[in-house]
Amino acid sequence: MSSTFVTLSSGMKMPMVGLGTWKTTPEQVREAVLCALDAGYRHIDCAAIYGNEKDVGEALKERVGPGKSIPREELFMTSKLWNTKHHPDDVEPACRKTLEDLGLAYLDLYLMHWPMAFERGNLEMPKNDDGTMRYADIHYKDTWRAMENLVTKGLVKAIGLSNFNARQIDDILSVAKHKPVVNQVECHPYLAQKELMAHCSRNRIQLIAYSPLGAPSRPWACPDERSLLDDPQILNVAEKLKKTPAQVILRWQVQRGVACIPKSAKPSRIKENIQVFDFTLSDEDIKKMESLNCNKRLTVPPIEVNGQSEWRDAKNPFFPFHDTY
Ligand code: NDP
Ligand code: 1BO
Repeated sequence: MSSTFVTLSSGMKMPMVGLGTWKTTPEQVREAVLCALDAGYRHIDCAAIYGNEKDVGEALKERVGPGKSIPREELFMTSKLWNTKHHPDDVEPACRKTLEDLGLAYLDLYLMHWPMAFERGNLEMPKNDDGTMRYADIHYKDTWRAMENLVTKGLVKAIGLSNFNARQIDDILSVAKHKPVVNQVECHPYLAQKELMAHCSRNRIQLIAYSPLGAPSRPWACPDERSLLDDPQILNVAEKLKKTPAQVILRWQVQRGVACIPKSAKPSRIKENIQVFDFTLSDEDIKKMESLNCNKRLTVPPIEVNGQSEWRDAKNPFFPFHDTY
């Protein structure tokens, strides 16, 4: 049986399943977080760019801290530094803003959201007239050094990466005094990330799977695309085990040692998604799941939403998915 926690290279314990909060509206997220905490979640994945950290903070106030049902030390809170805040002078203010919004004295984990810096300022998606992004010439190694100061100052317990490829991880490792403890990347049965996972594991970096359910409601999904949750092989395993497709997918991840942060705003699904520690996939089930890998990246630029080009445009030299893994 897989453990519900993983011990990170810093010695901290991180719950293997956390609640994702991207695209959960500020109106929904308080209820979602309360439901998750009551269902046993102790790991919440946040980010400044999700625009809902104040509302996450409202829920935390109700359940966490002195006199409340959950001691702060039991909770594992992650947030992420947005791309417009990569300049070393902007890193600490950005982290302090997140702490204030969440109502916390420290974060357990702070991630560099992407290896690409956008133009500094308060516009989250600074764009040129032609719709392309306005980037900034700030290397992620310099941003990392500034993030290390947050550990030294006690604002965050550990720092990590998100959307970094193997070469970029090595760049960070070549300068790091505080090693990245995780890399959070897209990962699901259609994008199993075996090579990146092995690279991370060699460097004691824990992989966290984002979009673990294949982000079925992402705005840029093709209308006729079959959702991962409807894949016949997964349905077949789910029927056999009397579990849901989401549970089979999440179980597969935790059983292979990958942490996941499924998002839901629906109480029944929030509860369902953490019920993955009371059953095991057989070797045969795992083979079936592994046969689904086709390196299909769902979050890949350029993405068109309603005819508009999204910010993820591949021209930036730091764009992580030029490399194989
Ligand atoms: P997920 O793969 O978690 O899918 C979320 C979608 O699946 C929602 O539409 C949700 O709908 C639905 N869903 C959830 N549970 C079930 C279930 N049991 N059965 C059927 N449908 C279900 O996608 P995300 O892209 O949201 O990824 C998860 C989290 O990862 C994010 O919320 C965010 O925290 C993080 N993330 C990080 C990124 C990064 O760059 N570091 C990028 C993308 C995500 P409903 O809410 O209606 O239940
Ligand atoms: C726009 C940010 C991607 C989700 O983490």
